Amino acid sequence: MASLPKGFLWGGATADFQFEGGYLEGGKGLSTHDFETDGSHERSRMITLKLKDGSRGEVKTRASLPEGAETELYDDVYYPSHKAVDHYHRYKEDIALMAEAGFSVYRFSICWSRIYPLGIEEEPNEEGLKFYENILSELEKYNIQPLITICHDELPDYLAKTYDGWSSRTVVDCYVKYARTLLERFKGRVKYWLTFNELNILSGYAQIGTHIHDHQTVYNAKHNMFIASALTVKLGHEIDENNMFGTMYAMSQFYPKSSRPEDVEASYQKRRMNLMFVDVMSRGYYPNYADMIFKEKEVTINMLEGDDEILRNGTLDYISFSYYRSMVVGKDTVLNQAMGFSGGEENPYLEKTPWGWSVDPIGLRHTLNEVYDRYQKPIFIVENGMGEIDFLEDDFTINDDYRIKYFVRHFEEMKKAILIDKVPVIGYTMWGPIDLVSLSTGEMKKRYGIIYTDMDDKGNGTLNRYRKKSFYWFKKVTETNGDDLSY
Ligand code: BGP
Repeated sequence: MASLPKGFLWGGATADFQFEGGYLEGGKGLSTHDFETDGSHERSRMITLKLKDGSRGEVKTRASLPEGAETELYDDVYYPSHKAVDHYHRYKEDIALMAEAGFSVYRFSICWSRIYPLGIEEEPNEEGLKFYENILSELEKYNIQPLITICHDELPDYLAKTYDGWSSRTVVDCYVKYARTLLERFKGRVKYWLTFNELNILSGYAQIGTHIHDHQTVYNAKHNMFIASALTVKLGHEIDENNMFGTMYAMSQFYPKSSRPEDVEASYQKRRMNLMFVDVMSRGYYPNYADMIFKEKEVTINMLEGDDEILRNGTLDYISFSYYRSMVVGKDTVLNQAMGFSGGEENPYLEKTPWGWSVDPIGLRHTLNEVYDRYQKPIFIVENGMGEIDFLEDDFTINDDYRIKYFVRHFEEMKKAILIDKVPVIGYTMWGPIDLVSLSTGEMKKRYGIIYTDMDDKGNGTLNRYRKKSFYWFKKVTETNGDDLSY
């Protein structure tokens, strides 16, 4: 097979609240994720609360908050975001390791409450901006391009508490002010931006800041996020015409349970529910079938005068997605994606990770083609990888052959999509190149990295970083621009 285009970007992706820690350092305000407990495969993560009567309470991360309840921190609870894996203090060492692995791009998210601690301030927090400027300087030292997620599944807790998060247009204004600060401050140093992460599947207080989680609230919040994104894209192009904007979508694939037309139709409808988000933001208007979805879910979007125009004028430059797995759906399938389970029906043709996520490299090729067919815009794969249990041997090696195999098979299919099908792909960033806290379960043992972080599920450990076997293999991949996948 021919080689990938010169300049194809290879790297990794992280999110601030899973990676940074330093949750009250440098003037940072509380973020919605700071109230989330750890969890596991069997036990949901919880948000800790003070109930209306002043007593202690908690809710599952995707549930509605009891009336009158407010987020509250308790001394006897372990909150993984507070320390995460301490990238806040170790960013130099971490970026040096990324450079050694041959990264040409690093995707990271800015923590909104580091820049605007409450979200409503007139002026940004200088110390927060400085922290990210330091990261940019480190990246420049090694010639690594930044790819910035402006908002990765979180917001300053004050905005959630006070305005009901993304229910409110005030939060749209706060977001645009925040985005403007980044765009102006980092002008010329950043080309690729993502306005949001996995916008299509966000839900729960920690992710969108709304207290209620019914369809009406969630879809309306998403509409406000569409508006915030479109305004930011327009603004970002005005500030610097070289800026390129995407939004990241969870694009794990759906397959029908059988060839029964009802099953095929059910899986197609499920897929369209995801694609609808991309349709709006890439084409600049709600697609024809949105009306049907909203009627079925009894949702009325609070479309204000001028919103149509805002959406039309702020369409995305490229499409980016996370791809981890595929799911099987039939007419009667109820999807349960809580606690990191993949949900859906069994697929007898695919292996699974210990967390039940199917391993489906061909699904990646299929998804790349599907997305390009539909939008005809360049694609950035910004998350992919295998959450596995790794063992640190006595000699500090980690033999993660399963992860290497996962990558080999996905890279082979990605190469087919690029070289045979001619899908233009800008780059690939694996999820969590340095082990970090799992989003869905809050665990550490669900590891994605090519670099091991010595820390357990309760935050104990030296936090030292160790190169895994996959690190050396990936280094060879980047050195040969994907030509040599052998191991
Ligand atoms: C995506 C998120 C990431 C990340 C990843 C892996 O949904 O964008 O933040 O964590 O999935 O998921 P998990 O950590 O639950 O294994």
